[in-house]
This record gives sequence, structure tokens and C-alpha cells, in this order.
Amino acid sequence: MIVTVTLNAAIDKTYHLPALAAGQVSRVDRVYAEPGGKGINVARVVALQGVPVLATGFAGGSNGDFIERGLTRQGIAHDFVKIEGESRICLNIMDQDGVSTELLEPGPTIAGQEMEAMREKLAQLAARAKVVAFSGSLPAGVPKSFYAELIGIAQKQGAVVFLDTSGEALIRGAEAKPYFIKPNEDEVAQWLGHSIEDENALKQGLLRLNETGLPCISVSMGAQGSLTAFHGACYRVRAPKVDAVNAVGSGDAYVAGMAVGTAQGLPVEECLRLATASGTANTLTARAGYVEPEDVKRLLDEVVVERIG
Ligand code: TA6
Repeated sequence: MIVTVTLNAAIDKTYHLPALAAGQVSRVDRVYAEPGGKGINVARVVALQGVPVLATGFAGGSNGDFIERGLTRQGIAHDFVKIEGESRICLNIMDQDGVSTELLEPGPTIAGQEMEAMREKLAQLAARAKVVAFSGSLPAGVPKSFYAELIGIAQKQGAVVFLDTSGEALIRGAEAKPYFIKPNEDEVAQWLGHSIEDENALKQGLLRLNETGLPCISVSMGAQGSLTAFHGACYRVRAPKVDAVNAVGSGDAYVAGMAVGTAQGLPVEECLRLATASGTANTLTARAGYVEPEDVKRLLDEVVVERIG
């Protein structure tokens, strides 16, 4: 089983409208509302690929109820810590040219006893999991070191740990040496203490990070594809060219593919292929954090994975 952890769960609302004009009334053509936040998106994309998954995290209020009901409807097992506060709404406004504007609420404030309940729940769930994937921002009240603490709990239960977050939550979380991380170039530069001039500098930097006990690090280079350092070997991956409809949640779909490949014990090249096909398939649908499984299968052969050192 794969367990996903979303500490700042959300209702992801996508508004499709002709154009967004600041200071004016804009009428929305189509609305999608579904359980979201990065880890929940990971869970949905894993489930769509027919792999057992369970979503946990914090959920509260009527938005929390909506998230749990939505997951049940989508056939995704879940076991959240119920909190006093109200889970957030994250809004993605898509215009007809495909320009996306995201408005992300900060989310609820988490109390000390709610964090304690999370530690206990995670210890139980991780004991049954091959992979535990932590994703997204930390809600208020949660210390920046909380991911490191939870990662330690999951690792103690024998799970392989993924961490997809940003900023200080990532820097502090990485101290617990998760198996897989997905920083951006700026975060890699901050770690290394110098700027990154080109692809070769990025490659050397990622290999140095491997040596610090971070076994698998993927960095997206946008249209140039992605670079991954895995136990001292480096891979460049090029995604198939597609006409994207909505890219929101593609990073989460990438994590889902990587988690599925890892849980199934696939070689790293195949994990990267599945991750990239899943991320690309996500861009083909109007919904955030969603793939059509046939798209993933079709795209697999079009992903180019190249070992570059
Ligand atoms: O990756 C897109 C997305 O997952 C949206 O679904 C939205 O819920 C948001 O990211 C949340 O990101 P955050 O980093 O605030 O947890």
C-alpha cells in the first residue's frame, strides 16, 4: 500500500472562464470541486492506476467533510485526523487561453493534541505501507521540523519516504533523509550555497546532494524536461510534447508515478518513465491532480530517459 499525507488538505476548485478581468465581474462557465492539496492529488493518481492507496492528513469543518465524502465517492481509502479548524479552499482560475491563476488559502491552525494524534496515526499506517508520500505546505501552528519528525516515524516502521514540499519545510524535512525529494533549482542552489549556471552545474550539485544521504532527487527544468540524481547516477528525462489543458497538479501526478514504480520495485529508469507519463497525462485533463489511465499507458513509450553520468 502507498500512504499519502496531506497536512494542509483542500477543496481544489477549478473555475473555467473566458477571461479574468481584475476589477470587473467575470462569469464562470464550468466549475470543478474536488478533494485536493498535493498529497490527496497523489492518492487520486495512484488509485487511478489501480494501486492500493490510503490518504491521511488533517481535515476539519464542512470543507473537511466534503474532502472525505469526495474521496469515498472516488473509491480512495482515507483516515484523517479530524481537527477543530476548517480545511481550506484552493482556487485555480483558468481562462480560455489556458492561463492559470491560483489562489491558495493558508488553511487552519493545528493544535498540539491534533499533531500528537497525527504522530500516532502515522505510526500505525506506515507499518502497513511500502511508500509514505508527504506532500504540500504546512498549516499554521505546525513547526517547520514536523515533516522531519513524521519522516522519522515512517522510516522507523520500514516505509520508503517521499517528501514533496518547498522552502523551509523542505530544507528541515530533508534533514531526516527521505528517499525521494523534488526541489526546484533555487532550493538546490540554496542547499549548495551557490547559484546554478547550467545543466552540468545542476547535475554536479544533485550528485553532491546524493552524497549527503538523499538517494533520489528530481528537479524539473520546465520545457527542458527533468534531471534526476539517483545513488550517484544522473538521468535526463524528456516528456512528450502535448497540448496542455490544465497543468495544475502535474507535479503531484509525477510523484504518484514515482511512488507506484517504487512500490512495485521497478528500476529507476522505469519509475522516471511512469512519473513523467503521469505528470504529462495530468496536463491533458481539465481537472487538477487527475489522469486518464489510458493516457499514462500511451505516453509511457514517448518518454525519453537518458543516463548522463
Ligand atoms: O499542486 C497543485 C496543488 O496541489 C493544488 O491542488 C492546491 O491544492 C495546492 O497545490 C496546494 O499546495 P500547497 O503547497 O499549498 O499545499
